[in-house]
Amino acid sequence: MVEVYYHDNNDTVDNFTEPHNSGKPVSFEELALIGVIYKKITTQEDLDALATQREYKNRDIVNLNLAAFNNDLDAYNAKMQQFYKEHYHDDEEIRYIIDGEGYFDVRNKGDEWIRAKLEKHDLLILPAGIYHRFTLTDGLKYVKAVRLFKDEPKWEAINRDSGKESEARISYAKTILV
Ligand code: KMT
Ligand code: NI
Repeated sequence: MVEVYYHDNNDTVDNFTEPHNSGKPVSFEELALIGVIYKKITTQEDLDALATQREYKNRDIVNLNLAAFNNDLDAYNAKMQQFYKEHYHDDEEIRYIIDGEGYFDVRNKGDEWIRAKLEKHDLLILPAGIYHRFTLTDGLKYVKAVRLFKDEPKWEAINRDSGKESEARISYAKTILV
């Protein structure tokens, strides 16, 4: 079952896969305020229906664990650092967990981190322009997820430290962060 809570902000380069649960829960209503939608989806048909409804044309499956990098720890760590770097996209992002588990962190209106622990059958819709990051959980260090793409399966992550604010970001900030 999905768990959503405020991040405790005690993360370092070494411990970011730990739960970092502040003990303060977050409701789905609170998520909806920043345009984040959670859904539990248990069948392929329901996933396909959602993709059709929101006009998604492509998808791929990402398999993230050390074995997926042929036990190359440096390559695995590099990918983990990349996913944990705060970023946004110009398109909506949908992620659907089919196995394993992971943490999605999203920024709320007050620029605080909200953490959602997702496992099998959990689906998250992140609006275009929202700052977020992802990591595996300490316990499993493994996730298999479907990434859905509106168009081509290529995806530009715009890192917060780049200072780049695209139209999608400005528009998100205008409509949501009021
Ligand atoms: C993203 O854009 O943040 C990601 O795709 C994270 C990894 S999906 C399990
Ligand atoms: Ni992303």
